[in-house]
Amino acid sequence: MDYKEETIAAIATPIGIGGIGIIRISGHNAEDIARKIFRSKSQIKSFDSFRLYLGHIIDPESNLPIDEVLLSIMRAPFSYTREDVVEVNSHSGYAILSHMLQIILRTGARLARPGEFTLRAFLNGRIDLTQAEAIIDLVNAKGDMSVRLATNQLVGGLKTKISEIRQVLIEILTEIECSIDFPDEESPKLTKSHLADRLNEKVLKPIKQLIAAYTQRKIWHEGIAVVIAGRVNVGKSSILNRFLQEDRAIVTPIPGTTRDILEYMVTIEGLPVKLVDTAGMRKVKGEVERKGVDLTNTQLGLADLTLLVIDRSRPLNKYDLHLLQKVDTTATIVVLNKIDLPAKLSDKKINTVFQRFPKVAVSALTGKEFNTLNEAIFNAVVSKKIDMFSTPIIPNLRHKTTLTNASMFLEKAFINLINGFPLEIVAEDLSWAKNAIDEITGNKTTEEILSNIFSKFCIGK
Ligand SMILES: Nc1nc2c(ncn2[C@@H]2O[C@H](COP(=O)(O)OP(=O)(O)OP(=O)(O)O)[C@@H](O)[C@H]2O)c(=O)[nH]1
Ligand SMILES: [Mg+2]
Repeated sequence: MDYKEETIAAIATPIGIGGIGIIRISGHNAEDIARKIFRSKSQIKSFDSFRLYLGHIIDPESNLPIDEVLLSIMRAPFSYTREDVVEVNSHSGYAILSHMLQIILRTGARLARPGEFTLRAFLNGRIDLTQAEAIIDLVNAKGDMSVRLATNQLVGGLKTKISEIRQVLIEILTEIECSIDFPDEESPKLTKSHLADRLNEKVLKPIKQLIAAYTQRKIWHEGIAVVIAGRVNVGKSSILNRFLQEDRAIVTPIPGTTRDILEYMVTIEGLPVKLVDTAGMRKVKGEVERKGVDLTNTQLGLADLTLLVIDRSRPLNKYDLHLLQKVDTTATIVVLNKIDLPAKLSDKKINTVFQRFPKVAVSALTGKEFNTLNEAIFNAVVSKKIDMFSTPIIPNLRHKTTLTNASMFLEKAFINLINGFPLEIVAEDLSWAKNAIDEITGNKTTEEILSNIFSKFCIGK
């Protein structure tokens, strides 16, 4: 059945006890359903679009009121789906919402599948696929920057960029097809090198920039794992607590306090960070501690960044040096802790032993220099090339795969063009590239692409 003939409904808010619960209905039957299940004090002849009505949802079979609600209608095309949409704001509880939904389903709607409201917004041309994907990113955003990136994509950042690239590609393709059809019209040599330059500058390069930007995606959307490692008693758990601004990890003067791995999410300069506290390194005493040290080693392998903590108020020992061998030299910051105490490590010694590493001296006890540590963590993982004042456009894995595919055809076309190969071959590769680009926005799409994207949504979205 054509989706346009079906009216869909779902609970749009999380199931459970809450201030407000919302049920959403979309489709040509939505208003009719509202009429049948809604009663207000004054007789409503016709609902105004974008107005809230106070009244009761009633069960049309028993005529009994179910809940006092606010009901609104957003008439097509000015709604989330571009169809008639009715929203019912009710009290939120386990039974109340599902009872009302059952009544709505009996009155002429069917239950929406996950993401089906957004799918309709796409099918009805209100958003493209990159904007639909941005909605998922926005809902899942873990930090300020991932919200910014998702919003930028939602308002059409990637869509615009792609359509600019696509436009130039179509112009080039048209010119080439013209030269194929009318070979005598222009000086072919001049045109070809000019076209190749344009293809490179305006199509291939921007696509490569987008592909390169993908590496930043994990950092912003999923965050990074920062592992706090060091020998026993250097203050690892105290550093964790300082980041969390509360005492979550046990801190004692007894070496070997932490045995397990502790993980907490924090945001550092807008970056979602999973902080991992580990068992301290020393001569292993017993089974429990050996397991703890094994876990630490595993965590070091999984770290995006390691904070190697050194107690500056004590001399170095072999366990500090042992850990130094284990950490990834390209992704480690040496944290010199306990600067509130007299130093037992000279700057000279520190600079010699930890020559290759960025170093930050802090006090977990007083919080001194934690700002500097935050900045150092940020700088260690975020490419300096990113301008933090303008929001970058970062593709997701689907976009990146498709862009890579397009760029292979474009490279071939570029080389064939400068080498003077037949224009028919060039045109064919450019067409393939255009098809790939069309998959990103959904100009061309398949059931599989759509189901991959929309199955990531929850019901009601
Ligand atoms: N003066 C001072 N003491 C600190 C500082 N940081 C931690 N300490 C103390 O050092 C001792 C060990 O701190 P923890 O945070 O438990 O150290 P840890 O590295 O987690 O130790 P283990 O879990 O045993 O490996 C505690 O007595 C802390 O209060 C600091 O910056 N200054
Ligand atoms: Mg500890």
